[in-house]
Amino acid sequence: MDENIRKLKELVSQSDNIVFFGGAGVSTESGIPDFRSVDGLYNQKWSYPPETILSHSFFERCPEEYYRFHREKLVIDGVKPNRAHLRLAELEKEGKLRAVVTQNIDGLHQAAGSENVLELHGSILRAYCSKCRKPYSADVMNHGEGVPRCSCGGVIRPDIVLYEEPLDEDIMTRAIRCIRKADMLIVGGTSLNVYPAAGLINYYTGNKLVLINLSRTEYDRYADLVIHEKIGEVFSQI
Ligand code: CNA
Repeated sequence: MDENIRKLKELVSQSDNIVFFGGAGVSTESGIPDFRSVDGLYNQKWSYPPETILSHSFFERCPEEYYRFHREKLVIDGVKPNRAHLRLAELEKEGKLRAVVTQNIDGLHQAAGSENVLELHGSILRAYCSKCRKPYSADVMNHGEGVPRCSCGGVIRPDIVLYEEPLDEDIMTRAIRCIRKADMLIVGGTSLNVYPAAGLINYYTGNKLVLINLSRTEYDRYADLVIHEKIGEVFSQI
């Protein structure tokens, strides 16, 4: 067995308050592109850069273009949790993992059976009216045509945090609390480029910080164990 995997297994066996903090790379093995990999959304052609389309001001100004991008690039039908999502859900059931803190908006941790999931950036599986806040089924938004509208005339929007919008304070506070108390923090599938989410790692003060990411990150030098491999493959071995 690979030395890194052996070490990871050992750290997991010594822990019973693990928190997992992840990003888009957790779902690439399920067939959902991330942002910053070579085949990620930032390297695909579109009329505007994704960070522009996924911003609050753009959504208000050009909802048609937003929805074209949303349905073509963010909604991928038939995706299933991969071995990383599934093993994390098992670790929760075994009483070892306390929470999954995710930047993802795809709902795959819950689909895998994880219960304590803190979605920092919301979910494309929920929708609401931007004017009266009435909740709507995600289907209207993810599969309809044109700009979905509420009976009050407002534009229906995804329950995700767009660029220029603040994170939900309650979720952020809960994430900080979990990470502070964790005896082991596993960070995976995130470039740690998007703030304030990436800064959460600084709240961990223990000595079992594990980073699992295909590419290097700014935080590699602070980690007790760094694994540059596919996260689904790693989790299938522990
Ligand atoms: P990112 O900046 O695209 O970084 C992803 C990281 O994952 C990169 O460093 C990759 O090297 C790494 N990676 C890719 N595949 C794997 C793999 N199989 N195993 C291990 N590492 C891998 O994405 P972040 O999450 O860091 O950025 C935060 C954004 C991306 C959040 O706002 C998300 O909402 C947003 N996003 C989410 C999804 C999703 O919900 N699935 C998809 C695309 C973007």
